[in-house]
Amino acid sequence: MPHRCPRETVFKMMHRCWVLTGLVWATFLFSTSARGASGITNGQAAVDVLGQLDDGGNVSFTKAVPNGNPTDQGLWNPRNSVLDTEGHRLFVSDSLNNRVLVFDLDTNNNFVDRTADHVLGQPNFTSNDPTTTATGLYNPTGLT
Ligand SMILES: [Ca+2]
Repeated sequence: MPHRCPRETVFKMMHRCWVLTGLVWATFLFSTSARGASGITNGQAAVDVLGQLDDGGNVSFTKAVPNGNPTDQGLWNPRNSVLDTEGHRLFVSDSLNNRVLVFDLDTNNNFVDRTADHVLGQPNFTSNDPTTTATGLYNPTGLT
């Protein structure tokens, strides 16, 4: 059964919350498992990021620009995500790239890497043409 996001911009994945940052190019992961009673401390730092890599291929918390043209590693206005805990996949609506990226996860639902493994709504990872066809998407936002 997929784990659904309680809100459009946040979802919980194995005691961690991904915060989808609208109108930028990344999502940030905040750990909520080893903190205070609420699992969160004010101002805590993100522990991971999806959608922003530096020139060496490492995650970047400070880079706030698109990763160039559409790729299998960049996001443009990610709007929603759904975790498939049985299939071990994370679906992210990459809205302004008119696609949904699918990241394969390990059996504990952790990232294997930061590279998307599948794309829905586009024929490949480098196109982002908006279409409303059986194989195309136009600004996808919600996922359930
Ligand atoms: Ca991958």
